[in-house]
Amino acid sequence: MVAEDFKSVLREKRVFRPSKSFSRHSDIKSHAEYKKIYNYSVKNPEKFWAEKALQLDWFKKWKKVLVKKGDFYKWFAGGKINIAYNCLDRHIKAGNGNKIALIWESEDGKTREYTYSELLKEVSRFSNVLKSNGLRKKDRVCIYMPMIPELAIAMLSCARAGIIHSVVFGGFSSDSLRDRILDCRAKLVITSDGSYRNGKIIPLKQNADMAAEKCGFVKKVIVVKRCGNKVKMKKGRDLWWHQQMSKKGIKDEFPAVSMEAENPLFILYTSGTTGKPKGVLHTQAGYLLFVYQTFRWVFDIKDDDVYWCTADIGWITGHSYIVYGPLSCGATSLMYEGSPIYPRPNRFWKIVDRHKVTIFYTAPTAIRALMKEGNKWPNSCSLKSLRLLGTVGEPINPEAWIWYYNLIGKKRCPIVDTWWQTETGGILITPLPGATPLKPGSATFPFPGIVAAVLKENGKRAKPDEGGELVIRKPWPGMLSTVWRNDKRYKETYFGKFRHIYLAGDTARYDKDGYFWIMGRSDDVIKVSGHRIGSAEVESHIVSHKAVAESAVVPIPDPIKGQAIYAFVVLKKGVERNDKLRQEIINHVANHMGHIAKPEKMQFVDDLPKTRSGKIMRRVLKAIAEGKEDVGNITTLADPSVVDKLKEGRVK
Ligand code: 7RM
Repeated sequence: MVAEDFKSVLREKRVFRPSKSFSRHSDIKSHAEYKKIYNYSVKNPEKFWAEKALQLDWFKKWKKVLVKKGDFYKWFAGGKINIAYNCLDRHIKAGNGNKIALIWESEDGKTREYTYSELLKEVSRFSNVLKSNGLRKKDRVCIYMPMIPELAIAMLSCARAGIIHSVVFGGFSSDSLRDRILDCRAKLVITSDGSYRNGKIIPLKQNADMAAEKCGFVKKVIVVKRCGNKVKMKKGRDLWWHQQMSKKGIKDEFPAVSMEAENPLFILYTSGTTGKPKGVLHTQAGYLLFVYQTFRWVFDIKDDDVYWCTADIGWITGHSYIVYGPLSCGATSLMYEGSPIYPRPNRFWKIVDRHKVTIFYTAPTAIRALMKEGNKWPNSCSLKSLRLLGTVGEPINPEAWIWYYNLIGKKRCPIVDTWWQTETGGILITPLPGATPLKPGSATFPFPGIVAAVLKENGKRAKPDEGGELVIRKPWPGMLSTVWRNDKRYKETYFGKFRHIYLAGDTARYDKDGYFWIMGRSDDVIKVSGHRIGSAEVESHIVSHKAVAESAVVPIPDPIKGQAIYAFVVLKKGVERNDKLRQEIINHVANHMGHIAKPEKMQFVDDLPKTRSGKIMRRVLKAIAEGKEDVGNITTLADPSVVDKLKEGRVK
């Protein structure tokens, strides 16, 4: 699409309505019906959620739907349940044991499939392996794995046994893994010898070794043989997955542990404004209900659908919408191991055709990257199995939306632009595909039960198109229960700005028709390819380099990644500035945090713009990094003359 077309798309206020045949077969068939359900749900939230919760299989029914203590909420108090039981046994009991639960495609094109019965068997065996290695209810396990079925199996096995899992994205460095192991005190780490990406092997086990070495409380490391590359196995600590699974006494059955509704299920670390990543804690019942209900309605799931979410399970999207959401609904979920462009840029579309994928859920960054490769790639595939598309992770620019709609969905598939966060557990603002008239770039309306609003600094509701902080006014079942062992941080981060109201950390507006438009983060979080990176974290890694005195990083727009990182660096006295050092500092960050946190550009500066009280004015740095002439009001700067020098040295 050329620039002119793009402008016409923006000018054209077209609304895209679901086709009659799509609506007819959906659970929620019209916008009017949505509004009716929505109004009921927010007038009687506890009744609404309790009715939905009856669809799940409980070991013991709850006593109270919601118990509130300050800003902490307990859902389904007194109830007993197990999420893995609801994802597996429940469907087998209903006669669906032979339905395909997971389809896996490896980067080199191999396929493995598991029926619900087969998956239950693997999960139960691995729960037994965990138990035989001394793990007990509420212990923590870190999972550092590529996108292979054993990853999903490991998560479900933990859940079945009441063990808390913490999945660490395989693209993270050994330092990041170590920080997470330390924070949650994991007794056991599950990894693999390696991971394939673009045809190359990434040595995961080596990273896991470096991380575990410094953590004496890690008693065992279980290793899946994936690539067959050579790895060192530490005696007494390291065990092969396949040997453990086939060892004597490991049975195919493992009764799911009856868990209190509010018992922890998993910890997932995510970046915030300050300091180290937060361990977002989700619990068994509320999380399960929320991913179940959102998956059903947002993806309009039918018995014969083949659903594919391209996220990595190392992020919340994979937890909720590759594993727990689809499996709790008894759906067929596809999981792909490798790169979207390997061996060629039509890989995604080939997978869609090969497995007859009907629902496809991906991120704007992937859409933009594939769009750049040209139309011939999707046009060389049929894509006729598709009936619904989704996007998540960052705002989708209308240009990418239209391309996705026309070239992938062939103008036939609704697009659900789903807004949510690690903390929210599942989707909060989203179209319902058979009901909602779509506007490209808008996440449209809140899901039933969700009370979203846009507030101004003074806490008053913003007017249409005015913009402000996105907040959620009422609790919902999928919300985080706390920050792992840090209730204070939970309260300060999410309920510190407006009393008793959940602060999302995004700026947003709603238009005259009530559509929500998410504009981006309001805090110092940078979204690189849809992944959350805390600026404070990148800065502390830059500063940990011996040549660096001080640093500040800001986001710059990037046509593919959405945002990239621009770093301002003050070197120590007497250190010479050169390109070699610049590269060295950039690599230093990549080694310590992982590749996604790598600054795209780095500018050496004498001083950072600071207020008289010593606060770095990021707003000014952001304007400079973006190449703006006007950097706004600088009267509060201690030394306004730094601005011109910063402008001169800008890295283009
Ligand atoms: C699911 C996920 C959360 C942040 C969130 C937003 C941004 C996510 C959308 C979006 C605009 C969307 N979890 N975000 N989805 N912005 N439209 N549909 O991404 O914890 O990693 O990030 O992502 O800024 O606060 S996350």
